[in-house]
Amino acid sequence: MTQDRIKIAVQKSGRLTEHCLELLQQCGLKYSRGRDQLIGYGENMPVDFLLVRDDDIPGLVRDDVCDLGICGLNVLEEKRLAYARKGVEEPFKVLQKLDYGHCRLAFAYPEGSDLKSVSDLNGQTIATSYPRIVEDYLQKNNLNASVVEFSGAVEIAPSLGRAELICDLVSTGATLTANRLVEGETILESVACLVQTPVDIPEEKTEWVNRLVERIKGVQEVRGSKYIMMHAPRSALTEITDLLPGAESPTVLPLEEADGKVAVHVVCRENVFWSTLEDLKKAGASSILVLPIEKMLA
Ligand code: PRT
Ligand code: ZN
Repeated sequence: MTQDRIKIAVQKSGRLTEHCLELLQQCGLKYSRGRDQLIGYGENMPVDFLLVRDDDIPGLVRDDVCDLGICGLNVLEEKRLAYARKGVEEPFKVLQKLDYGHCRLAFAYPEGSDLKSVSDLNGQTIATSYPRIVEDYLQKNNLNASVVEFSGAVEIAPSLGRAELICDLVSTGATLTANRLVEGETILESVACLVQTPVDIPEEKTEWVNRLVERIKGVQEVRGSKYIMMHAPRSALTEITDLLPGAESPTVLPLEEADGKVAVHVVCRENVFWSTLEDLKKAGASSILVLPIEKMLA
């Protein structure tokens, strides 16, 4: 690794790893892994990635060891609050929310307990791996509860008698159910995020950092977008465009020997469901095709 190469920190082994490596590949990066597997060396771009624990990613970005990083908003927010307590504002710039790693940080109450909602929190003890986010929430909502930090297996804290309730990450909710806990209020909706160092990036690197960031944004947009082609009566164009989710101004092409009908091509920034196609048909559209988009550059 040399100073003029871009370094991006990603999770070494966990829920985000495969998604991150796939995203980098979709940005055109071909890489080889070092023998220790801790670094991925870009072969066709001046971009390398460091494989680390997700908890280390905010610090590596903040200290400018890495120019970019990908990690969950839950981890970023916890670290941001820790830096804020030390007087460090804006330790990293969140550039883009990504389309994976979705989960929520939520309270969970033991089944059958008197605790049902945050209004019952005063005087209680909450176990969590995110003590600063929880404390911040309590403070903002004028609630007076104690927080005990667990680095893992938070869900067993109530049965161990260490806390009355927990605040933990949830995705399907199966872990809560298995531990006889009932999900309550969400205090943070989380998703994987692309972050950048707050330090000015040297000029020789900016071009590639910007290119990589634009490609990541492009890959994200493409995943959520579709290219739609159809035939439609010119008179129904407004109605048809209104039916398409996140559509930009359509390309309208004349159709030979089709009275009053045109071909409409449009990029939709959201997924298109069967019900939308049925509505388009009712509005007079025919020969409707929905195609995936491979690459897109705004
Ligand atoms: O080793 P390292 O420190 O890098 O990894 P880690 O163990 O801290 O993190 P990891 O790999 O478990 O998660 C990485 C990131 O994925 C998290 O920081 C979140 O941003 C995101 N994420 C998405 C999740 C979940 N979904 C999730 N379900 N992180 C954890 N969970 C836990 C949840 O707390 C529960 O205990 O997974 C369990 C199963 O969830 P349910 O609700 O589906 O049962
Ligand atoms: Zn972690």
